[in-house]
Parts: sequence; structure tokens; C-alpha cells
Amino acid sequence: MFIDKAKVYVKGGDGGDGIVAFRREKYVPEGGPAGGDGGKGGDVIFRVDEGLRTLMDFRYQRHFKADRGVKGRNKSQHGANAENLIVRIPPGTVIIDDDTQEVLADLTRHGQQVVVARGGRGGRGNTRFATPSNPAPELAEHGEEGQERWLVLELKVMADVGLVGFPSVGKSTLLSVVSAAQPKIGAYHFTTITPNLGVVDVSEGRSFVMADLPGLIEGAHEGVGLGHEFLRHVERTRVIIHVVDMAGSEGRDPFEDWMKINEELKLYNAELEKRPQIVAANKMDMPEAEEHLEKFRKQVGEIRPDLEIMPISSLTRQGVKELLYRTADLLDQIPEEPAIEEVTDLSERKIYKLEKEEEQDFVIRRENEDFVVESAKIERMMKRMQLNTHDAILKLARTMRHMGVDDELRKRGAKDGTIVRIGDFEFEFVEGSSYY
Ligand SMILES: Nc1nc2c(ncn2[C@@H]2O[C@H](COP(=O)(O)OP(=O)(O)OP(=O)(O)O)[C@@H](O)[C@H]2O)c(=O)[nH]1
Ligand SMILES: [Mg+2]
Repeated sequence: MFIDKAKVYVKGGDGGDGIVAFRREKYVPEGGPAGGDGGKGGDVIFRVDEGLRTLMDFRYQRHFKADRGVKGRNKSQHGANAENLIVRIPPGTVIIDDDTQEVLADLTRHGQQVVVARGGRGGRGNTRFATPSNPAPELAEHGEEGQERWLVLELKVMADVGLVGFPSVGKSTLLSVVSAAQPKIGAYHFTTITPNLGVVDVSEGRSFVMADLPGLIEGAHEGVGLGHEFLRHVERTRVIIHVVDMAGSEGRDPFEDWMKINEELKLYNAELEKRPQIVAANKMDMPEAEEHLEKFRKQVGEIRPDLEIMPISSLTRQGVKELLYRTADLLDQIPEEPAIEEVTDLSERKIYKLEKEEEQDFVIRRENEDFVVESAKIERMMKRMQLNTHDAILKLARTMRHMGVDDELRKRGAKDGTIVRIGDFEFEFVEGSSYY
């Protein structure tokens, strides 16, 4: 089965922790700081590989996590950065953030790539925190957490040729006789519910990919009968083979059918009206077919005299070869890139801008006698610091004072001994502290 949608979880590797260490030298009782920084966590990168045609692999593997950076070492040695995790995707994959529904990337060319989850930075070791007033700090940072998110991958079928038409006109039957694909064929409408792809070998190494799409009906451009889902696939094909049932089964009129489908294509995307089209007048083995074809040619000729109409029978294979040759010739004349606008602009800036927005300073609330400080910035810092040492708490206190948290608490009536909470931490407000 051909899968064209997948949901995956990606997580960049966490950064390695920085460490607290000191030099130990002979005859030097208290050596200087020597804790190294942690290494950077690996990024998760999606890269286009033209050898892939489907999102099938994502059915088996849905979680992609890059490795974490290595911890810092003593003697001020840096921990190693983790390798990036490269995930191969087929050309034509659209990557969407499942939370925000923002399109993150629309990758079409071999080798194009995008970072979908950045690895965290390594934490700094205590070597980096030495100052003249505190030459031997007991302070190091945790590695930053890698980014994580759920993504929806959508593959717009990169078929060269799309088979369109009403249900039961014989699209799947045609694909089954010209390729190795084995789509379901049925005497009832909507036998095909997801697109099928087949590779058609014409001759001397000439081949193209043909997509058999589910039948379209009136209102498809408005989403009727899952029309949007299917029309999306038609957009990227270079040639449309419009299959029309010449037997006039179920009392249908071939010309009316042809007009209605074209109207749906046009209403969905005006570009599709200009897409090269060949009419495959199918079921020519049926008794009334010749008569219908003659009438159809006349009617079409009045509005589109240039349109190619090729009579075939998928059942007897009459005319099928000619149709394939003609299609291959037409493809040779059309550039590889589909004639539609692409949404490729995918700077990392666009991807990561969401995080920057939360950078608000702080909010102070009262809870009975106590104060609660809410601040993404401070909480992030607390997460990052290893708050088990005096030096680390000192640094946090200093930052809060610089941000104006102390002043604001004082203004709101905080006194010596008032309880202040931030995240999971609770401490006493100390007035006029010479601490920092
Ligand atoms: N006589 C005749 N019958 C055909 C021909 N091509 C297809 N059929 C029959 O028409 C019916 C529908 O064929 P499908 O290939 O499933 O049609 P489809 O267009 O894929 O239909 P949906 O997937 O429902 O959109 C089946 O019973 C086929 O056997 C043909 O050339 N001649
Ligand atoms: Mg079908």
C-alpha cells in the first residue's frame, strides 16, 4: 500500500553536563577549577533522498532521537559533541509541526535538508565561572535539553502522470495493465481510497511514474468525497491522463463527465486547467463505445480542438501502448519541475522563532502571605544550573536582582523572612542582604 502521511516524534540530543573539578597538583593543596564543558547534543536532520518514493518506512519507526553530548571531563577537557541523526525522506515531503500546524519545510530536491530538532548546548564546566573574586567556583551547568516535537509528514505524490476521472471509469485497471502495481479493481464506486503508484516502462529505459487516484466527484474541490486529499496529489503531476468511460455505463454521458471533472480541477487550482492532458477514452470494447466516442470528439472539438483523445480498452489492451508512447513523448517536452509554486522558504529562523516569543521577564503573584514569582527565564536558568552548591545559588540570586525581581518584591511588601517561591524552590526574602 502506498502511504502518504505519517506522524513522527523527533528529539535533539541533550547537551552533556558541565562538571565541577579542581586541579590536583603536587604540593598545591587547593588547585584552580578544571571542570570541562559538556558536548553539544546531536541535531535531528531530515534529508531528501531521491531513491525513496514513499513514507512507508515511517510506519515502522516513528521515534527519532539524536544522542546526547558527552559530559565534560576534568583537566578542563570538553566532552565530545554527539553526531547528528540524519533521517532520509522522499522528495516531495511536506513537514508540518503537529502542534502549531505550521509548515516547516517543503523539500523537493535530492540532498535538501532541514534541522527539525536542534540538540542542546553543552553545559559549562566550573573553569568558565572563575572570577577574580571567586577563583575556584563550585558551579557548573547542566546540558541544555534537546528540542522535541511531533511532526506530520505529508508526501505529495511525485508522480509524472496522474490518472483522474469519475469513479469506476477504469483508472485502476489501466494502472494494473501498464505497471507491476496491483491496485484493487471493483465494479463499485470508490474502490480506490488511497493513491497507488506504478512505474511504467515504455522502452529503451524510458519510464515514468503513474499515480492511480481515487475517483473524483462533483464538489471535490470543496472537499466532497475526500476530494482535497486526492486533488493535492494531482497538483504535482506533469501530465494528466483523464480517463473517461465511453461505454456510458450507468447512463452517464462521457462529455458531461469530462466537463465536470475539468471544472473540479480548475476550481481546486486554476493552474490545473493548463496542465497537459490526454483523454483516455476507455472501455472501447463495449458495444456502444464507438458511437459515444464519435459524439464525444465532436463536442470536445468545439471547445478544445487541440485536445488529444486516445481510444483504449484496458480490458483488451487495445490502444494502451499508443497511449503510453504518447505520454512518454509529452513528458520529454515538459521540464522536470512541476509547474506549481513551491513553499520552500525554510530558514531555521522561521522554525525556531516560536521559542523566542516566550521571553517575558517575570510576573509576581501573592498567595496568602507568600509570593510566587513566575518567570520562564529564571525557571530555565534554574533547570540549567546544578543548584546544589552555594556558588550556584549565589549566581541565581544575582541574576534575579539584576532582573529587578528583588525591587519588585520589596515594593509589593516582601519583608525579611517572607516566603518566596519559584518553580519547585522556596526561599526566604532577606532584606538588605550583603550576599550579592
Ligand atoms: N469493459 C471494460 N470494463 C472495464 C475496462 N476498464 C475497467 N473496466 C471495469 O470497470 C470497473 C471499474 O474499474 P476500476 O479500474 O476499479 O475503476 P476506477 O476508475 O479505478 O474506480 P474507482 O477506484 O472507484 O475510482 C471494473 O469492473 C473493471 O473491470 C475496460 O476497458 N473495458
Ligand atoms: Mg480505482
